[in-house]
Amino acid sequence: MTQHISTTQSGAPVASDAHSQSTGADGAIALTDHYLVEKLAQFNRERVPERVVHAKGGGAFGTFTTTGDVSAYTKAALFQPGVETEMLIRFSSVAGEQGSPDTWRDPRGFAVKFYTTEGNYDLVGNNTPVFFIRDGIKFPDFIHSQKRLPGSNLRDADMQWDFWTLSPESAHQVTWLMGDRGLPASWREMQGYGSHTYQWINAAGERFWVKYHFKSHQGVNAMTADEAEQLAGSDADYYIRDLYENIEAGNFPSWDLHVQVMPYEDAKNYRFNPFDLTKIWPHADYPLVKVGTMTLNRNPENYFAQIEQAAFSPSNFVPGIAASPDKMLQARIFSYADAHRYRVGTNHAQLPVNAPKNEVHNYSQNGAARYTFNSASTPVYAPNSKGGPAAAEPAQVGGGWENDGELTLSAHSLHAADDDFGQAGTLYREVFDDAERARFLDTITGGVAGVQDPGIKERAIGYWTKVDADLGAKLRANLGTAAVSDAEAANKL
Ligand code: HDE
Repeated sequence: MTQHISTTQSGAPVASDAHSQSTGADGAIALTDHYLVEKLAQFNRERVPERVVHAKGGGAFGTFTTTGDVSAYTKAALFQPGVETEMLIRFSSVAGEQGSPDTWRDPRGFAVKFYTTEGNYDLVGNNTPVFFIRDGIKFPDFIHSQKRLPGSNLRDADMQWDFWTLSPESAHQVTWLMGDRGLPASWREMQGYGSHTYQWINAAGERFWVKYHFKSHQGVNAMTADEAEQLAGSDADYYIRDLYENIEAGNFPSWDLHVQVMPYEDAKNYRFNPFDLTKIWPHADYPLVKVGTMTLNRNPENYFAQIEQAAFSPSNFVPGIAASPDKMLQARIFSYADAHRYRVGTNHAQLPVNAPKNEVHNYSQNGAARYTFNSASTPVYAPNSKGGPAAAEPAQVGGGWENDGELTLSAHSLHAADDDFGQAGTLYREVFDDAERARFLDTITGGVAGVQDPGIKERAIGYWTKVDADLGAKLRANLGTAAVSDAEAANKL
């Protein structure tokens, strides 16, 4: 490796990395020692605010290859047969701060940035197909309840279970969380989901509703609660280390991307509201269609520059892919780029890790750390008669949907089978095997046992009783809580 001469940030060679300038060996440090000043000032500014959620994570680069043919459903360039696209993924936990252990029980972030020929497409999902709430207005409250008490700054079971049991729509996701998916053996051995229902538009302008599934070639494996607890103490960066070392060793993890495709017109009469983020679409209704394969084959060279500053936004759509009536997705369309402008800066999209591979042409200018700019001959306004960039007219909106009615403050429209506990009960009874059901009961017993407030504890038993009466009875027995009639317990929500 070439030994370089140390320089200032401005490139001038420095006199010493070992000594500050002083008047005489024992004299005052000279303010003219601008390198000392620069080095200490730079050090004070090394941190950007951590992500307010998903603070702890790691990631890698790779490629996505479209091996199937879904051109009947979308015109998106990256999903055309044979197309290979560079991508970046960041895995993360949700509630833990940057220094928290990787192996605390939590959903895991599964955020993918595809550097497509039509701009970046960001698919920012989790390792579970659903979520805790249906309306983004509850998101800050939900996260507050999972983090720390304002006084002691400690995490608190009462807060967690108070929120969950007063938000019955959370039951399906909490069942996923308290099951094995809450403790993946590694980021390589878990599924990924877009979770939301998205819209695909094909070249003829026909619209479809889709849900994304990344199926791991490494299998789906979990660690036990004891293993997770032990690792939380012995190796807080266990998942980061596993991913990094496997890629370094050439053991490249990969996933097959599939979609479930719902014809546009089916949505109106589907038995569940298909835009309800707390629900899955049974695969028997809409089977998986293979799209392609994602392989992670390159570690970041610099974690801060490429992972800490990576900016994933659900607002980064490309032609052929669009939003849906899912209110959670719509709230996220605002929130992520806003978070990046705050956390990384106005021009976060110009950082190499966030910059698209294709050219950017618009009239945005200036702003802190502006790095790329238009030529001096490009006008700074539109319309103009100088040949500046112009949108493709007539506007190709794409991605709309019929909607009407007065402004309202309400839940989304309820379909025939819509409820809060049904799919949680199906997951517990039909997807978990006996061993996972036993681990699950242990986990929720441990969680609810930590609740101090008897009213919240009783409500938690009622919550699980609504998921499955037998489960609720077992939980109550494990807790040794005085029995009240099931009807009374279940109605304490
Ligand atoms: Fe996030 N979420 N989220 N989230 N989320 C963020 O963006 C938000 C939700 C997810 O590795 C933040 O850069 C709102 C669902 C991942 O950089 C923030 C709502 C899903 C990551 C934010 C949700 C996610 C984030 C924090 C309710 C799965 C990490 C800092 C409407 C489908 C991405 C940041 C990465 C990060 C907002 C709910 C997944 C605050 C408002 C649902 C994987 O903008």
